[in-house]
Amino acid sequence: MCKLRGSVLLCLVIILGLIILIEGNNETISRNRAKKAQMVKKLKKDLRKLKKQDGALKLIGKNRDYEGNVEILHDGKWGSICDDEWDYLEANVVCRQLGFEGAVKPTTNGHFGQARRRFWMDNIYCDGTEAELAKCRFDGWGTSDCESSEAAGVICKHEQEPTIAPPVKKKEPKIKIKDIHQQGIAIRLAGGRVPTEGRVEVKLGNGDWGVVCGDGWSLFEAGVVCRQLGLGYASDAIQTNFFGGQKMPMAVSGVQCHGDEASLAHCLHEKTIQCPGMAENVASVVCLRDMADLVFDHIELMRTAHLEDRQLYWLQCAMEENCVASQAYRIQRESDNWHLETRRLLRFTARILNAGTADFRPAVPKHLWEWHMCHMHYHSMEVFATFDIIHANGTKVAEGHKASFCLEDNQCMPGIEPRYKCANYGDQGISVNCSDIYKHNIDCQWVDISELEPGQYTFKVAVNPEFKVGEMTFDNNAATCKLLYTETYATVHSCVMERP
Ligand SMILES: *[C@@H]1O[C@H](CO)[C@@H](O)[C@H](O)[C@H]1NC(C)=O
Ligand SMILES: *[C@@H]1O[C@H](CO)[C@@H](O)[C@H](O)[C@H]1NC(C)=O
Ligand SMILES: *[C@@H]1O[C@H](CO)[C@@H](O)[C@H](O)[C@H]1NC(C)=O
Ligand SMILES: [Ca+2]
Repeated sequence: MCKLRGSVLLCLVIILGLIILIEGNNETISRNRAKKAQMVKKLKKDLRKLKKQDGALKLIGKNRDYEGNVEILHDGKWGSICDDEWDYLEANVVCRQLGFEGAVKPTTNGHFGQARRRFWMDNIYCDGTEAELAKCRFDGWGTSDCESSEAAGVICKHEQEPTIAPPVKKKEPKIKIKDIHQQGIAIRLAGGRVPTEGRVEVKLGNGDWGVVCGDGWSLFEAGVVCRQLGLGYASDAIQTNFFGGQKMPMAVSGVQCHGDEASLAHCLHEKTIQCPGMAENVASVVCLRDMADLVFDHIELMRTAHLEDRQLYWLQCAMEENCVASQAYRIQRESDNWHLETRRLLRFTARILNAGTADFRPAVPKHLWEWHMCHMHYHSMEVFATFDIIHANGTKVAEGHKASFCLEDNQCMPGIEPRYKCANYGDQGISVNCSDIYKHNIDCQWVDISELEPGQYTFKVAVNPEFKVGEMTFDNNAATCKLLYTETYATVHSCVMERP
């Protein structure tokens, strides 16, 4: 009787009722005790079965039940979750589904290791009220453009560990490499097909050459390596054994650079080597002499920012592309006249110049671009820009919808021919000294601030925010501005350029 998942609660009630009824009768107590034990056993079995139902979740991590990469059961198989669009809303749904109170934080970039399985879900948007992750909007089972390094995870709120348990080993603070290895450190690339790529090898003092642990290896660390070796800029930072090195000793782990260090010796690392999954986890780089450099135009942003009120009827395309706040989807579900409701939009122009020495090209190859029916063009980069409004206390208050764009040359400096065009499945990119311009009057070029209270906020716009495509520098990719919002108007002012 208790097979269907929806009826489990009902079953519990019936069983409890039976137990109470039965216990009233003294004569059959012993027999009923046995019956009761049997029923509890069956109930537990059904609950276990429930965990194996479609949409069930588990966390894969460090043997703690409250944190790890998220895996979901679908069609009888477990799969991973991609970290595109992964944030607090989704993490909270995961933690609550698993019986925790909520999330401490979402994790990205394979914080708990690489994805072990195929990706079942990508670009998930939860509004926070869902009982299960599978109930949130996403691209469809198995549809993703993600690599195994993009596993999404969570850390859930959990009870403090009891004081009698051995104290949790505290993560030791990272230290500059040169402060530990004062005899100096040498670096080189090895195993590449050309001299400008390969695994990074490090020699500490008079020691042997060793490799670098791939955990946390990003374009910032790779950029320092390329610069130190006089090879230009980092176009890729890879965690792989493709360039060999799996049999070599591990020289350092946890390397962390800001990106502007003159050499790897000035970067931080872990005093003792910790590198799970060592063999396939070797830090490697691809360096290029010429590189793109996107610069976000904050002057144009300040000049063009303004409010517009618009009925949902006119925003149906935008809704399909996730350009409105989650409240709008709730209204659509719950109200018959939803299309008459208005949304308040903060519109502005985003102008992005490529001031580098090479074209900016999307990270995803053409055959994987997504066709967007509504706007009738292909999107080549999942998250090209983020728009966020942040409260003085640091929380994001207006959903920074993450815009995927079609990249093209809209305006070039004198003498430069535009080459990239979105129309007709054209090649996408931004040429050197050309700008890609998203005018304030085009669809989705806004932040939906309908739920925002008037006041002073921080407005932050960033391009290439996840550092998925290499650039000369990321320190000019974001504009962080002040936003003054009253009942009737909004102004954006005092922008500063910084790293996303
Ligand atoms: C059950 O039996 C005990 C003595 O064996 C008696 O004291 C008690 O009142 C009985 N309870 C009921 C509900 O019949
Ligand atoms: C920050 O302010 C927002 C809006 O007033 C509020 O919802 C949120 O709970 C606050 N967060 C913290 C950490 O104080
Ligand atoms: C781009 O513009 C800069 C500065 O205006 C100039 O120095 C550079 O040569 C230009 N690059 C190309 C490829 O035209
Ligand atoms: Ca840049």
